[in-house]
Amino acid sequence: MTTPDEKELLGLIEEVKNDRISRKQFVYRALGMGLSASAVGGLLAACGKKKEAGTTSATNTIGPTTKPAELYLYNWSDYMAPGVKKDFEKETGIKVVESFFDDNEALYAKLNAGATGYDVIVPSDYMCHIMIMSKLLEPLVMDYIPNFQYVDEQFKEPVYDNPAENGDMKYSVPYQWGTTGYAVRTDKLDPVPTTWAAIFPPEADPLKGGIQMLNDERECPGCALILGGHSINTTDQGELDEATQKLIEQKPLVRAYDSVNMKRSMVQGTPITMCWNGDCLMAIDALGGDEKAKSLLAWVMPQEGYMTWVDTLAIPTGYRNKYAAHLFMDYLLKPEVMAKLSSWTWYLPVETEPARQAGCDPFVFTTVPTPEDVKRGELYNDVGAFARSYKDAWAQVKSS
Ligand code: SPD
Repeated sequence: MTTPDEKELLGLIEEVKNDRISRKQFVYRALGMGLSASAVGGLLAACGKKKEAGTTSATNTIGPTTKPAELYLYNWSDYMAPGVKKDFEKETGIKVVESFFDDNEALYAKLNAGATGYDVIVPSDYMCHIMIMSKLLEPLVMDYIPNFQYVDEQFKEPVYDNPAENGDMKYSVPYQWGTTGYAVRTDKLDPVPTTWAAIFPPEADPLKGGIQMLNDERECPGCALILGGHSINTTDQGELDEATQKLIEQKPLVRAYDSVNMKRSMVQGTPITMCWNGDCLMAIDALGGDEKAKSLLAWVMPQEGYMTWVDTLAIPTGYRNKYAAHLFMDYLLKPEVMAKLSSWTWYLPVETEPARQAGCDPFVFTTVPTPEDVKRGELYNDVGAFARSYKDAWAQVKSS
């Protein structure tokens, strides 16, 4: 009997033999499974002769332009305004059927295991790159996404979509962006802490049970890495081990690891909730959105540094209707739709001025990092085969 890992590897070998993935993508994925470089080299040699660089079977054609009755969206929770889905249906006749994932790795695992039927997915930056490299995404036909013109320049040619690697193919458009930090209940903690050190022992010892952390294998090691003075994208095992140790020491203080119920945690009064910027504003909104609610929760982008991320819209290779997926992406990039979206999700629009002019709630922009803040922000990157180490580190924290 074959183990799931062996099965995955055999599948990969078949894919490279049949030119469904490139040799480079094979190497990338096999290393990610923990195989040594020499083992990967041996397998590659057995797969047959090297193809010319840059040849892939991907084509960027739109396919049939008939509108389906439904479009399937696989998204993070609380990340799509219900009104936006309804308006899209009114405009196109296509009903958006949404289902949810909790983290990038769960999204990857599902699609990599062969799940099909989703038209649009929402991977974050680094995961978008992993999915491109794993050949899980369709190239986009940008002629069908004219509203891309409104996207801020800084998001137009992102490193995770890697134009150098993909020629002129684009696999994603940006959706919303933000930062990772923590929210403080000011009625529970005075003064408001401003560092990651404040939520780790020994400083945080009096907060036992009063900290909620995200449940995420990049975000949690990310903050512990920053605390140790390291990059959130480190590929140094010693640095990651040090961060893992810090998270294990913090664990007795943590009431829950949760990437879905952050708003509830804040509303219910947890002193510290590690979360994304939009969650903090969403909780303020749930508390009434008035001055009192605004003073009850403080959003902290810690002094040592914080994480920046961009979530994207992409089409997985197992889509049902590529044309409808493009229509939906283009619709979401209309400035008035982006404004409506951000005014509901409370995350930052990828079209700053167009969304502002289209009436985006000004409170959304209160979490935009200042030029001074930007100096300590770091964007998540794909760490290649080292992703396996993050997975192991996080499993170690969760099981300790
Ligand atoms: N509730 C919507 C959450 C979306 C957050 N995406 C952030 C990913 C950062 N790695």
